[in-house]
Amino acid sequence: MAEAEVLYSDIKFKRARGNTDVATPSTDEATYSEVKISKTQRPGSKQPAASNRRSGVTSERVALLVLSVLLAAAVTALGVTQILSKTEPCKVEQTSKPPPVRDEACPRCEDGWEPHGGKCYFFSSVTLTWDQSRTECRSMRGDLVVINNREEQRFLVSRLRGKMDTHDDRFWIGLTDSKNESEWLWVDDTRLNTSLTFWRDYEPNNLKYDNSDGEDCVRMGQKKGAEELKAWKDESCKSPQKSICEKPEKA
Ligand SMILES: [Ca+2]
Ligand SMILES: [Ca+2]
Repeated sequence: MAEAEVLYSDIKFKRARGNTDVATPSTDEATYSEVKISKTQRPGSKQPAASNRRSGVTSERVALLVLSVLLAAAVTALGVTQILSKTEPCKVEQTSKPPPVRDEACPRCEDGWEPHGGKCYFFSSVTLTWDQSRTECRSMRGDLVVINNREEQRFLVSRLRGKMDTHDDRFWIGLTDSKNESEWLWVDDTRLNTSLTFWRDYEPNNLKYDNSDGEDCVRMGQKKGAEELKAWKDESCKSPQKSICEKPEKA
């Protein structure tokens, strides 16, 4: 239905009185008639000169226009908010209780990190000393990997087979005896569990051929597969090697 506009106009009819001398409060008697004209406003058409009533109608239209603009702005803002919320599907409300169910579509680890058993692993192909490698892991809010069980060792041995370019292309792990010889400590300061070790045969041997300090850091990997998961070798900490970083999955 077309928008109709009602234009009000007051028309005053004047009637002269006869030649009477009767004193009356008013010499003129007026008849008022209200004429209502209904018309459809054509876009762009000029408006007649504004009367007080017209300006009142115009004010209402301006107010209506302002309200319309505000409503449109609110709807737009709501739409933008919904779009933004859709682009951040993995944002988890930290304060809600009980803890929200994890959205399985959301990655548990950052790009480049592989999830396994509640942890994220980063296999760095940059060859650095053990200390430099550890610094790199910590700069990514992780640390060199700590191997806590046989299953974790199995996972790492399996993954490294596809990442080693040669049989001696091994990766630093977070195990060292640099404080006291033969006292092996993980980077989280836990002592190596002697019932959970994966040394290759004849290792660790603390060789001093290449470095008089011996071998105080551990690297791992068996390209052809590790018998009983034995893949650890001690090595000079100053030798440049690739490395494995580890950190917990996202909360
Ligand atoms: Ca040593
Ligand atoms: Ca060795």
